[in-house]
Amino acid sequence: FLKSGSTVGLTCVPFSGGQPKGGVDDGPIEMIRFGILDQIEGMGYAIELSPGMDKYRTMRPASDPPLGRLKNPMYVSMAAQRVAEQVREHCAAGRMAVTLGGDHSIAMGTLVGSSDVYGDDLCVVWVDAHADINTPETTDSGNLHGCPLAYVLGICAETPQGDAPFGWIKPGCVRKDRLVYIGLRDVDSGEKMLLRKHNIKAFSMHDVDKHGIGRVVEMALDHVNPDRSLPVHMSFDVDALDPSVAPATGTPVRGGLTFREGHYICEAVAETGCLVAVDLVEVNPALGDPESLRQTVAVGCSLVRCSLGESLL
Ligand code: B3U
Ligand code: MN
Ligand code: MN
Repeated sequence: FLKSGSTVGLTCVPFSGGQPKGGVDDGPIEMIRFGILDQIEGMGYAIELSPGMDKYRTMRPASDPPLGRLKNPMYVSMAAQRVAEQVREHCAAGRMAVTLGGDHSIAMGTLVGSSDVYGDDLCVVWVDAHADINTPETTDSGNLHGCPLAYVLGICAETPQGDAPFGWIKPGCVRKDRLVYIGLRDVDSGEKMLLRKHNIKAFSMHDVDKHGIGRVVEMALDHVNPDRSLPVHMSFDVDALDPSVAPATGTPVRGGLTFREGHYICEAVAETGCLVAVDLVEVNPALGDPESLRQTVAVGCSLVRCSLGESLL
């Protein structure tokens, strides 16, 4: 695969249907206001922007009854399917696919898009306070931002088919042994069972405390990509960071990554030259005071820049 391309394929996804709080749909526009486009171009990249970002707001179906516990199933499915097409196109053209959310349900789309192009080789580094691996059977909240991995790994009790919500997702398009987590600290009991049952590698905040972030990133990459030869998709939920660093997010959890630990992950993954796709999600500018907003948007932008290879020296 193409290592470190010179064009960024940017997809902005103003979408909040995967969880109940409004405002996360303004994440991308706030990052653009903060200058993310100029910042990326300033690093020497050309930007190819996915068209029609307003569609994500207007495509909400008139009627979208719950599917079991799942809320907004059709809206989430349709939005993620569109994300998949846009990310697929960027990856197929050899661009670094950068996706700005939006809530984390959109990662169903980003992962289908990148795995369509990179296939079985694709490695996924999921940086999050949460495991986002609930199935329709295990979810308590019914919020689909807690479920994206279950669909792409293909571990739901029933595989959605055809025109049903999520019927377009190829179950198992992401391999269980090529997924690794960093930053977990709020995992539901049903999710813990799934992680054990499917033997999925996870580094929690306990592991970060015990080994230090340098060692954790090395162990995480050794698990999915021992030769550093395979393409990597990093999905970064800003709530992986401690709420003191990224307060404006829907489900903050105490005891998270420091500012430097978060940036270190992005720098170290970028340094491998294997990164082909990055998601930055769950920035919610509507939560908290103006200073919380500014701080969270700023840290989101700087995580993206570090993932694109910005270095301190
Ligand atoms: N695991 C819970 C909580 C949650 C997941 N992702 C976020 N919160 N951001 C759930 O709703 O599935
Ligand atoms: Mn998440
Ligand atoms: Mn999270």
